Amino acid sequence: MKAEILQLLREQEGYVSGQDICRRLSVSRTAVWKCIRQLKEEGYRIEAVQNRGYLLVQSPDRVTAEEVSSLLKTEWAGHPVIFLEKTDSTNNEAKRLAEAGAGHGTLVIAEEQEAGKGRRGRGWSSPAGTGIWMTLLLKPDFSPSRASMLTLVAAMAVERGIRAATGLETGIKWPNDVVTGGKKVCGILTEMSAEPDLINHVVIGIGINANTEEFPEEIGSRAASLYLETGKRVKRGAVVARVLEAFEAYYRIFLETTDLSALRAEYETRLLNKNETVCVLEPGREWKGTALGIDSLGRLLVKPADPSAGGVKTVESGEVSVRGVYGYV
Ligand code: BT5
Repeated sequence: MKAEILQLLREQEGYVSGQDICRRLSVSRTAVWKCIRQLKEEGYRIEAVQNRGYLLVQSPDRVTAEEVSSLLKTEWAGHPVIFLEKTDSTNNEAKRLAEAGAGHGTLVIAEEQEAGKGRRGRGWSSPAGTGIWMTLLLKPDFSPSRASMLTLVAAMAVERGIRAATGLETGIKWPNDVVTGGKKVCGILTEMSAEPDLINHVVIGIGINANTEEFPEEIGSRAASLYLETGKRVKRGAVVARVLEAFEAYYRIFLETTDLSALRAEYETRLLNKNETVCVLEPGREWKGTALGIDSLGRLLVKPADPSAGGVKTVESGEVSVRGVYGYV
């Protein structure tokens, strides 16, 4: 009910009467009053004026279920939101919930991850209070071979969501990084549980450095945050809401063909590697070429620098890393 009260307070310009809240939510005045008191304890500044009602003056920078739910305008993404102060990894938690029957669209979000994961066994720095560490659970009925493209769909959603919430323009480093000022502001980790031709569930983990002021030394030179880039603190709940709304919109387009044919042109407008020289790091082999774009399956198209290597190659995200020749992008 806290989320619904917050939503009512947000929708209204000016005061909302206690009576109005009672009527619209079909609850007692005491129940409303209790919720308002709890919200105040959680850091919401709510003014109460006799005969006028309640006014939301300020919200804390929290990513609790009520904060995110009250800001969210989606049909299924983020319904429900499961908030945890601390977990090992929101991807792991989402997988556990999926096994226990959680449905398509469930969002797991944590204030802190104690074992945040990157790809291929790498770690993801996820301290409390500053970042967005979240995982969206999907239970799609398309073929498992299509799932890796969801990472690219999610990168597009993060780019659009950040732009909508903060105005900041970011780019995408294929396949899973969102980048600003040459540094990584977001990483995405998609994991799947599947049978040979059936997906049990897919979890899409998204880590966004939001109000981070300082990074651990090992990643400092390559990591960015929305705060460091814009000089302004962001309300993380609003970024989460805009990213999920964008994901829902892009996912709908993706489902029409279950590939990226309708999203490819837009993805490429954000693709920082496009027309740049990249170094493809395959297991046991490294080669250079020019990235031309992506194909409709989300593979990177690279023209090898070595003319004897033949024509344009398609590079799959699962097997290789791509680096810029002069730096990370
Ligand atoms: C990724 O891996 O970029 C995927 C990151 C996914 C994180 C989210 S948070 C919510 C969900 N739950 C999880 O447990 N994970 C997901 P990769 O491309 O392998 O990049 C990992 C590398 O990025 C590390 O080896 C570091 O060099 C660097 N790194 C670690 N923490 C970072 C951070 N907070 N910001 C920027 N770079 C970071």
